[in-house]
Amino acid sequence: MSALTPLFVYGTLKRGQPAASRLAGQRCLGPAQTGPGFTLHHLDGYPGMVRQQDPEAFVTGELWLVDDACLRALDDYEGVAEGLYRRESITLVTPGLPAVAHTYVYARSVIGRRRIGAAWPPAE
Ligand code: PCA
Repeated sequence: MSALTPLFVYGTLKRGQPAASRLAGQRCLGPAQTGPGFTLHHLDGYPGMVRQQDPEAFVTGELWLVDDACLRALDDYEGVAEGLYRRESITLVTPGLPAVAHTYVYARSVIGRRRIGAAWPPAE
């Protein structure tokens, strides 16, 4: 039996978003929120989450439990090998859910990319 990894998703992988089917068959634990120090930037149709020196900034998304095969496929989709995103462990602050999860942190520059704050998709 393969291990299950808690994975925080905040963009195209969320329910109702274009890449949600990549989590088909995995288990959603529910809505979740990062601890402080993260924000989203708009990258043309998808978001990039980066660390931000802002104690008021956080990001909302969903926490999933994913198996190893799914996680490897997601690493491919998110361009981990190409250095587009890095899969890292972060702290979540959602009562009743695990406090540590993996997530895809954007690994390239966000200079010139609009900061959209806590949630994808942005309101306008
Ligand atoms: N897909 C991943 C990272 C950014 C994106 O659009 C996610 O939904 O968490």
